[in-house]
Amino acid sequence: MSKPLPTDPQGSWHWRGGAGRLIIEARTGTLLSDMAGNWSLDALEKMVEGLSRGRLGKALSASDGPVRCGLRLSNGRDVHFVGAFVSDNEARGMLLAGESFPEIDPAEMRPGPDLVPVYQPIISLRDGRVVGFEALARWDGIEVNAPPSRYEDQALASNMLIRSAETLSKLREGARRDDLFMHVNLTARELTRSTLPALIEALMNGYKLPEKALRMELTEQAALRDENHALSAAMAMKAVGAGLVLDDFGTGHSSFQWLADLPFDSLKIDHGLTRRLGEARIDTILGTITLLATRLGMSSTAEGVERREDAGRLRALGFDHAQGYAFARPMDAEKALAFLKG
Ligand code: G
Ligand code: MN
Repeated sequence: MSKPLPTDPQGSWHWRGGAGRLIIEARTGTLLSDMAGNWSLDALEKMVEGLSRGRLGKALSASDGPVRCGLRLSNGRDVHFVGAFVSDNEARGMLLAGESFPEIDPAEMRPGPDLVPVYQPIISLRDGRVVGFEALARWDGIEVNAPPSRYEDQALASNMLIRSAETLSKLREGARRDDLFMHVNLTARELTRSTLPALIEALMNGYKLPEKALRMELTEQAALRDENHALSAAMAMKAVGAGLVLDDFGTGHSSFQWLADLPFDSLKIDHGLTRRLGEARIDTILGTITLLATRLGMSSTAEGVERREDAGRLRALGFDHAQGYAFARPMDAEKALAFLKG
């Protein structure tokens, strides 16, 4: 891996290869605000120090995969373009500057005593095995997806991510299952203010986790808040090796537009649909969604499955995975390991 990513998001970038334009949005008053604009690569090169020239053009000359490029500007500042291609000829990502992610001291990042992650198994419908977990924040005995308001979003996301990565690493080792993955929920705010790409990279390196072992669950809420930023932040996470999961599909919080714009790895179908399994129209819709998932190269997970006997029907409709009380409730790390071994 190249040198650690800096943590400070300065804005976003959008490469339109067809037109040869790089659109940079940088917040005013930030270190790199003078990079904002709609650039040709030639024009941008004039701001770049000698040794760094040509690098960005090279990074953008691919037509798929991650884009990671560090440049020294002629004013002495370093900037990193981190992102990925969303389609042929079009890439998006974040502009990062500042300090590299510091050494992680898990003790310092622990959430408060009333807020701990719990892990709900995700089951393969092919053989009934646990394939991964979703980390959920449990607060005063109840699980929540969105963080409680008295906690700072960003701190919560970091905490959840650090704890979940630590747990994932223990589970993979303890159960000798190097195929296990962990889903972590991100709210719109966490995503758009994200220092997470650098953290994800540090955790993947620190715990020796392979690509897509950590998977970020996003809903369309993120896109509604600030679409450009949400897309850029998601692509930056993809560039460092995180998987992307579209959560709550079918509820009105996750739409086709968001699906069209982002190369998700996996789709989670909301319990609002899955609990009506067996109704003719619902089954047609579910079967069509799993077909869509397959055609877009995504796996599909049925959420909120409460009846064990639904497993066969879900499999017949093309679902890969299921999650819900029928299989297991969220549990702490110790129980998760026992569950895997049992
Ligand atoms: O949308 P998302 O996947 O983030 O939702 C996860 C939430 O659903 C958690 O709060 C979790 O506790 C809850 N949950 C998990 N399994 C079930 C289930 O089988 N039934 C119901 N009603 N809720 C569930
Ligand atoms: Mn979720």
